[in-house]
Amino acid sequence: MATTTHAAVDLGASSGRVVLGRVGPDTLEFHEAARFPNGVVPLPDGLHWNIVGLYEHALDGLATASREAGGELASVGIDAWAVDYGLLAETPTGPMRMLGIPYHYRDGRTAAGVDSVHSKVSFAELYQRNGLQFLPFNTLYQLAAEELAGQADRLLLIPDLLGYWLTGEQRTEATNASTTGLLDVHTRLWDTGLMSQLGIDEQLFAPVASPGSTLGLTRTELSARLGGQQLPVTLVGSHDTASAVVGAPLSSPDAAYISCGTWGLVGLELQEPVVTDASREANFTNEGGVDGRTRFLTNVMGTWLLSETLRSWEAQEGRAQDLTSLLEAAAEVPARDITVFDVQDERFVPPGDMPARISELCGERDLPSPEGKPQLVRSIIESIAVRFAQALNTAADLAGRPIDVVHMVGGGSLNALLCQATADRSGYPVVAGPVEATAIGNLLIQARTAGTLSGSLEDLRELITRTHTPTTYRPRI
Ligand code: LFR
Repeated sequence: MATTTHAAVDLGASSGRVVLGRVGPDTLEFHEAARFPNGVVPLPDGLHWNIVGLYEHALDGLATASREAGGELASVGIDAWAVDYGLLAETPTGPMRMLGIPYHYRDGRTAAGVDSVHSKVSFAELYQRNGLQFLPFNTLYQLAAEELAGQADRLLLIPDLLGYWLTGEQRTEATNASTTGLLDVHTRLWDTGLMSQLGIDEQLFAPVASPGSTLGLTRTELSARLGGQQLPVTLVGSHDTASAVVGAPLSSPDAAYISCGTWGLVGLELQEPVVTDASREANFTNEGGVDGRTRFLTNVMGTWLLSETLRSWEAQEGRAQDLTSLLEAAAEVPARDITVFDVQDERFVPPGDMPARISELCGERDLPSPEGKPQLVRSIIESIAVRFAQALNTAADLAGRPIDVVHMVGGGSLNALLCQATADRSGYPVVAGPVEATAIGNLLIQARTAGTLSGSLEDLRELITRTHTPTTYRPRI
C-alpha cells in the first residue's frame, strides 16, 4: 500500500519538536527528528517568546527530517499553542517586517485589555458571537492592550507567522482563528461587525483558511537548507489542541478527551456549538475543530503547576529534580495527607514560586498546607484530577450527552498517577495515549491532504487505534 512521508512541526509551551512520519492506509510510523526547548522569556517589559529561535529550530529540524526522508518529504504542517501572535508592518521592498517581540499569553498586561473590551461589548454578547470561554489572554484582549497595534498592517498567529516566514504566504488557519475571539462561532468567518465595534481594522487579519488547504511552497531561499527541495506547507489543525483532538483515538460516540500538557483541555467533540447561558457560566468554549467540528472544552490548569513547582525547587536548591522518583514517592502518600485545592486560582497563571502560592491559598482557605515534596506533588495531581472530573461531568451536562470513556492524550498520558486519579475521581475509565497525539493529528491531516488517506476523522482515528496500544486505568472507587 502506498505511503507518504510528512514532517510535523509541533510547538508546545515547554518544548518544540519536528516529527517525521510515514503514513499509509495501514501504516502510521513516526519519530522525533528534532526536539528543542521552549518557554517563557522574561524581559524588562514583560513575558515573551523567543520566536526567531523557534523558527530557526524548526528549520533545522525540517532539514534533518528532509535528509532522513531521503528527499521524499511530501509536505510539512505546523501547529502551536493558540491566541498569541506576531505583528507585522509593510516594507517598501515587499516582505513584511515583524514589530516587537511576540508576548507570552501568561504576561499580565492583558488585564487592561479585558476591561477595555468589556466596556464596549459585554461578555454575554461576546459569548453569543464567538462562543469562546473567558481567558484573560484571548487574542482580542491582548490586542486591546497592545501598544504597537496602531502601527501594524497584519497580525499572524504563531503557526501562521512561521508559515509566512517559510513560504511568504499569509493565511489565518481556521481552528486557531477561533481562539482569537474575533471569529463568528456559527459561520467560522471573521466577525467584522465585532471588529468594528472594538475599533479593530479588519485588514489586520489574513483570510481564514481551512485545515487541509495548501499554504504554499517553502521559499526558494530556503532550499539550500532543505536538501534542495521546495517543500509544500499544508495547513493542519494549527491550534495544537485541534490537532491533539484529531489524534485522540475516540473509541465511542460518547467518548470525552483530556489533552493534557501544560494545560489540561477537557471536553467533547461536537457537531455544533453549545452557546447557552449555562455553558457561558461554566466557562466552556466552542473552539473550531478540523472538518468543521466543535471542540467543546474548558481549560484546566495542567502539568504547568507541577513543572513550575519543580522549577522552583531547582532554583532554590541549585540542582535538577528527578520527576520519576518524586512521582514514586507521591504514589505512597496516604489519602489523609492529600490536600485538594482549587487549581484554577488565578494566582497560578503567571510563572513563579508555586509551592509558596499553594501554601498561601491553603492558608486563606483553612486547608492543611502540604508538607514536603511527595505530599505536595500528590496534592497537585489529585487536585488536577478533581478538577478534570468536575469538567467532564459539566461537559456531559451542558452537551446533554453521557460519557462512557475518557481518552487522555499528550504528555499527561504518561503520568500514571494522574491517569489513575482521574479515573478514580471521575468514575470513568481513562484510556491513556498516544502521548504524541498532537503530532499524529498534524501528520494525519497532511496525509489526507496528500491523498494517501481518505475519509472522516473517525476513519483517521481508526488508523491510530490499529497501530497504537493504549493503557487503560479503571476507576478503583
Ligand atoms: C494548549 C493551548 C490551549 C490554549 C493555550 C494558550 O497548548 O493551545 O489550547 O488555551 O495553549 O494558547
